[in-house]
Amino acid sequence: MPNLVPEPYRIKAVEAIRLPIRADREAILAHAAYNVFLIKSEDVYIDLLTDSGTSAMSDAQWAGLMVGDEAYACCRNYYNLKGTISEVFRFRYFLPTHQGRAAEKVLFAAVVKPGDYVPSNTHFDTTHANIEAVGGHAVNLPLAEGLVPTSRHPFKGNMDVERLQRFVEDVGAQRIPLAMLTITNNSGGGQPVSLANVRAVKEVLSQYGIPLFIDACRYAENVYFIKQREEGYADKTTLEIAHEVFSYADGCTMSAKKDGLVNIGGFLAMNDECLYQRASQLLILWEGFVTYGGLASRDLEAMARGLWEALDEKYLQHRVAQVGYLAERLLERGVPIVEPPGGHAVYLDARRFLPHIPQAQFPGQALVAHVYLEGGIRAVEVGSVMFARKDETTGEWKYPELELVRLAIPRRVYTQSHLDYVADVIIELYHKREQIHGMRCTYGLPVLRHFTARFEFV
Ligand code: P61
Repeated sequence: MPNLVPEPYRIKAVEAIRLPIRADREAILAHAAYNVFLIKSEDVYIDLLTDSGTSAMSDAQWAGLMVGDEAYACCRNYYNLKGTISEVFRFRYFLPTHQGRAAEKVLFAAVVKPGDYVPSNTHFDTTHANIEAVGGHAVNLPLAEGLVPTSRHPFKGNMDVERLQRFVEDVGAQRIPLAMLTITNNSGGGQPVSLANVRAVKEVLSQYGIPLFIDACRYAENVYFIKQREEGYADKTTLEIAHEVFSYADGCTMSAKKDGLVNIGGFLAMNDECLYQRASQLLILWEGFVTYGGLASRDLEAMARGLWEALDEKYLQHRVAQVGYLAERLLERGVPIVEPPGGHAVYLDARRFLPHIPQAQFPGQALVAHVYLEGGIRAVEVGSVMFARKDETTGEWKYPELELVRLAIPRRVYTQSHLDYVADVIIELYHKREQIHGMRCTYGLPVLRHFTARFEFV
């Protein structure tokens, strides 16, 4: 049973949480225009909005903050981080950034021209938006199984390699400055990518001289899945597997707010010296000098230490088991989720949870609203609010294939009894699902609208 893995840590500091009463939750949600991004964190009981920047740091990381050398240039913590990154990822160059999207912005501004294409297994929304912001087209080529929530394929995050080959032939390599792999595949349910797939993607790209960049936010969790599920890797260490994964890549973007176990931080890494020089220019313009990139030196130190901790097998074993435990509790009561569960979150399948609500009425968002009303739990919609796009010529909306609600588990923050509470709330809601109505969006910006959109029930 996955629930038999105790936390490989003990708790040294605690933070009080409070569940507002039902009437207050109703008022709070209405005040936030039914968008949980607009709810004050103090009004949330269990916060599963994201696993990004929400980790509990270790005693070693907190101690690391005290050895932050806050010099403007060439602080010692930069060199510590540089050492870690070269030992784990083995790229020749790296630039610290304040978070993942800053690494994306610098990378795409340096290499993507208007009209270019950037294929991926699935781009996350910030990646998609940053490619489009410089006039490029973000293209998703996921494996067909990745779009079937009930398919138990062990590596549903994989890219469809045949589609990639056809795509490159159709579009022409000169219009593809790079391709990406998001590991694990967040928008597709936190599903892992196999090493065989990384290798196969690299083989196709090599024929055309197209570089491969990995969106590495959750690479350590992905590595753990490779160790567990892919033949030939059970006896390798997580570090050895990470080496092999990144050996096929020309660089990576990293939001260290996930598998760097920090509250803020990220980086861009690459082997190409010319790209490093161009990216350095942009980093200095937008983020800061190349040895701090928008972070305090103490943050660099916390990242240098967190990156190692996230590769610890005992930590990863517990992490993946914790997510698996919540998934199992929901599955045994028939709650529809993306199977098998990914590494950082359980994704409810809103289409099957609320089959009576059409996608145009945001079933995922309606479910998010009710998860808060029912139990003070904050989840996030990963569906039509986040990914539907309006066709500028026809004015019609194109809806994504998956309509999901993500229950993201912050790292080292919640215990099994918190997860039992979450499971009980969701199961209770599932019994009452017919009472849930659809929503309409009353306000939404064209880019990344989910952060600020407003809704009402229809
Ligand atoms: C998340 F609602 N993820 O999953 P940054 N790549 C990938 C990510 O998952 C990711 C980034 C790049 C978040 C935070 C988040 O609309 C949203 O450090 C695979 O957040 O810049 C971030 O890394 C970007 C939540 C981001 C959102 C955007 O919860």
